[in-house]
Amino acid sequence: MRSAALRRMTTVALAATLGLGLAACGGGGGAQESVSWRLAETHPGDYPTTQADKWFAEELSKRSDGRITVEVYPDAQLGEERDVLEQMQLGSVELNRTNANLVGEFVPSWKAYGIPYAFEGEEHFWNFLQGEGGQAKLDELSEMGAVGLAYYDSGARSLYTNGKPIEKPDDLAGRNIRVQPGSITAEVVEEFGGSATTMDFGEVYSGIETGVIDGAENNLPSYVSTRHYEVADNLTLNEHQRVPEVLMISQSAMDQLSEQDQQLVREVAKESTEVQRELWQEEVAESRKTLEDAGVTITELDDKKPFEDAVAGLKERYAGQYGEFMDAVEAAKKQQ
Ligand code: GTR
Repeated sequence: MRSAALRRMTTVALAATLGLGLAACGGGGGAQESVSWRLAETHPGDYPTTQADKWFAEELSKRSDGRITVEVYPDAQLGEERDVLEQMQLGSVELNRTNANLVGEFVPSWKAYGIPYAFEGEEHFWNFLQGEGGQAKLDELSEMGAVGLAYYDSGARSLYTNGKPIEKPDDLAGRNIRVQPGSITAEVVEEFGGSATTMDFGEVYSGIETGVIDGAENNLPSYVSTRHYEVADNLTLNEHQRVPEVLMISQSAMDQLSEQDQQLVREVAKESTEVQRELWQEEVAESRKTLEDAGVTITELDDKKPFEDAVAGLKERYAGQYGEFMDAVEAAKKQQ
């Protein structure tokens, strides 16, 4: 299924390549003749973000006639996400696919992406990301010396634990939930009534297994690909956040290219969003099936209101702090 989607996207892209290739030959930039970059990815090779990274790398090489080479390093080979963000600032990693929640530590206004229940659903979320609001956030990445290239889907984040299933916020009392570094999710978990521990993604499985934490929160594909469901087999679809994935490049890497090649990088990255979103849909469905087959208890909530109410105060506080973000979020609702 996955490869069919990729094939389709590659054919579409091929048509664009022919036109662009010609343009590239005609123009000429005063920048470096060729560059070779590294792209850091925390997920395994077959995860939708990684496949989109690879598509981006291949297309970029093709359309630049080999002037731009990108090697994708999956499985956190270049380090955990937070470390990679630091490495980018130091100039040792050029490209990075990361989750928006992690960026908050480097560009504080990105903490806004962690505001719980900010988006009504997938359509609203993508209206925002692909509109002026989403672009304005990408532009803010210049504060950390990076250029935001594209968003990828990451669905909604939900709670999972071992022991007793979570049916209402109160059930989190006395439970310790892992959250991503740099995010406001710790506060979300605490408002629900639990306690929160910040931990790198790669530590979560053993953290749950050894009882340091009782669970975590994530989307279905991550819950499955990390096999966290083996050690925390209760999933509650409370969907407290929709936090995008972002593909970024360091400004210093971008500066090595001619104007024309910079444009090419931007274009190919934007197209890779479509590749990733299609793969994402398939992955969510497959993950759901894997969880059902594994006998995981999936708690669907007819009404998420108790969870929404528990974080209403927090949401209001952050909405005050990030007013511009919330205005753009509101505006994206009207376009639905
Ligand atoms: C995933 C995301 C990863 C990572 C992870 C986490 O949804 O794709 O990049 O941030 O969550 O919880 O650490």
